[in-house]
Amino acid sequence: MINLNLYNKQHVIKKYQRTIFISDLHLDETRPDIAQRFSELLKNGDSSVDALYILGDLFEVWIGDDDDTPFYRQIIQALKSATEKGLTIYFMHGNRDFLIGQKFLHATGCQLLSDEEKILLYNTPVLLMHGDTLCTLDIAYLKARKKTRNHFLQTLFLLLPITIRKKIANKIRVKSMQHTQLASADIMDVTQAEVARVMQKHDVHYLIHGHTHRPMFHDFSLNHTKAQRIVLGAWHNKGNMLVWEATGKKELIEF
Ligand code: LP5
Ligand code: MN
Repeated sequence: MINLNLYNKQHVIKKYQRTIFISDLHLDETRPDIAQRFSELLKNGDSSVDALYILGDLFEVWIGDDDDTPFYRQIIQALKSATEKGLTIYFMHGNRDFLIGQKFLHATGCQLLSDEEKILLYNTPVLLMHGDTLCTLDIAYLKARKKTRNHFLQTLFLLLPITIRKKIANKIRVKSMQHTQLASADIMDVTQAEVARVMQKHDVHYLIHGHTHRPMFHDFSLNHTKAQRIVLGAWHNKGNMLVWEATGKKELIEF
């Protein structure tokens, strides 16, 4: 297959004719059951799917690749085993784990995607996002995002001792929980105008994202053509994934 440089990532060999998308697992050592479900998905994936896309918030919170705990080591090992066995895994930052960096990527073999990644999926152009930037009514969040995604502030943060970083992250989480409890559900959902804008910008009729935890297929019209936004679900009590087959069949599956 010739890479026309339109898409940064595309698989050359499509052996299994199906691709899996997941997001919002929020892996945390207090929920070993979710980590176990993820490990099982990785084990099965290496012999059945062309690629696994993780569209952000794999972890509940990530304060730097140097936060070395047995739990993180176990997840890194599971990812590493899967990529070594031949599973292609792509990772995109979410609003909880945007500090995942080169050390993690190198240790796991995952390939980092940009915040707006256009891929060619079985000949269909598809845009992938985490989804947070689509919620344009959530002004408080977007203001905070500017700070947390500032490269200089991130560098300063990463220079702090891990204990201090943990304390800051906890404070941000508390502030966030206060905000999300008070904010209306509408504010924390995507705005259709922003969905249309970003899809037009990338010239796609399919968008896959997570973040809002509202798994659903949304059909609409974009420039008088059928378009679809697919929202991935969070892994609260069950696993959630989108399976996209080469035939065009797409299914959101709880497991
Ligand atoms: O996560 P979720 O879905 O519950 O809520 C999000 C938005 N909240 C967040 C915050 C995250 O939950 C926690 C992030 C921890 C990061 C740790 C590393 C810190 C590194 C700092 C590097 C500089 O994303 C929430 C949205 C909701 O989604 C729905 O879309 O509403 O947004 C808010 O709650 C807005 C709050 O006001 C957040 C306040 C954060 C203040 C950040 C200041 C940063 C200053 C950094 C100084 C070092
Ligand atoms: Mn998120």
